[in-house]
Amino acid sequence: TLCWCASAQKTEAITDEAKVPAYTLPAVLALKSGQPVTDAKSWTTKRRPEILAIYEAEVYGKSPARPPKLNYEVKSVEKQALGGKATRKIVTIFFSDKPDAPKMDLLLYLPAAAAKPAPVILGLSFGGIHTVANDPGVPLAEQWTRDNRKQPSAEKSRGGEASRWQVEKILAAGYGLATVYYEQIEPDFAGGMKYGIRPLFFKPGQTEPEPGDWGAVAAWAWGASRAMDYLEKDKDVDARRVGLIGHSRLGKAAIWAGAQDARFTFIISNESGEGGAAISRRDYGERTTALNTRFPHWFDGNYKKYNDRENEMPFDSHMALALMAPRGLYVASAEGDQWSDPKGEFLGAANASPVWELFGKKGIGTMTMPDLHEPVGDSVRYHIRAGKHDVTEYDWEQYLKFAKAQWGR
Ligand code: GTR
Repeated sequence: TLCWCASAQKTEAITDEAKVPAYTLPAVLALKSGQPVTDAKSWTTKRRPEILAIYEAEVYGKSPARPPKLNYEVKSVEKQALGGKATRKIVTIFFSDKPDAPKMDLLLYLPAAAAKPAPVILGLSFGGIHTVANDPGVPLAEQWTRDNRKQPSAEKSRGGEASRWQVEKILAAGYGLATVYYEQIEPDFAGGMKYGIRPLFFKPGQTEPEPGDWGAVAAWAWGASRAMDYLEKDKDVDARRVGLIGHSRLGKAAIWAGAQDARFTFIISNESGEGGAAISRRDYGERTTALNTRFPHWFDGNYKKYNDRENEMPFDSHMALALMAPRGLYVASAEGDQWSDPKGEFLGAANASPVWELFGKKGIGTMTMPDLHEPVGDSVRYHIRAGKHDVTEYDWEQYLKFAKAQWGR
């Protein structure tokens, strides 16, 4: 079955396109007052802040400001990594001065053969920095078990997610790859919050988030911005050319990071689904109730108001995606991942596209869902490929072409 939480949901998940209800999306290009937005300036100064405020209040929650300074330590630099193809740096980023506070390790590969400073793709990783490549020089990350324990990773997990990162292809394109492990920002289970960064920002006496406070997805997004703070300091990195990628729940985080942090020149949201790129009003695949029930820690408490009430949302995913404009946006789906609602992801990107046009840029350029392996669009791009929920070599081939178009190299 598609939803293993159907009992928690009043309305069952739809997997039949014919059952998608009729719906009307909230207008992306009209102010709350109803006044139409017809130029880039009113988008930037009026509509964009309205949408950002809606998402802060109702979906991801409000994140703290950028810290005044970044504490970090370059742990190692290896100029002959990956058989001489890369310089590898490992940098620890501290979230607080307190000795037992969370900290994260950033792994950075820079192309040995390309000029520096190099453009860099930053990604949040599911498995830890040692899973990104088969590189014995990367220390094994400690992993959180789902029942609250931290344990060392097994040696056999080294390189375990290499197919999702395609490091050699990225380096060959002349780009660097930076990754951080998302569970070093906040472990991903209900109750994991207390081991992550959110408590660092609690008011005196506060122990639980209040409605409107940020959830775990926002915490991961904030961590990506702290990784960007470091990349800005590294002279080997071209900080004006840093793109952010996230898959699935981390694709949701990538959207919210890109919405808030304009230093990311593009965002790639790979199969981010519900609470990410997919239009919620379609009720197709995962629904809000399923998301909030299975992952109560991911979103702002206010998001739960919309369980089984997607139609009452004063927003939908096209509005979140539009916050990237006029920077680059790539949304991608997999045919075997109906839970993420591929068509809903496409429609999110397509309905966001008019905002790019205000800036004289081209968005998706069609309202018709493309066939498999037929990428569409320009500054906003989309593809659907065969296969399951994953990030594959095919996906990276498209992303690297997109990066080249975005960065002019
Ligand atoms: C699923 C969840 C999705 C998606 C996915 C993932 O269980 O329902 O929203 O985030 O996990 O992150 O792999």
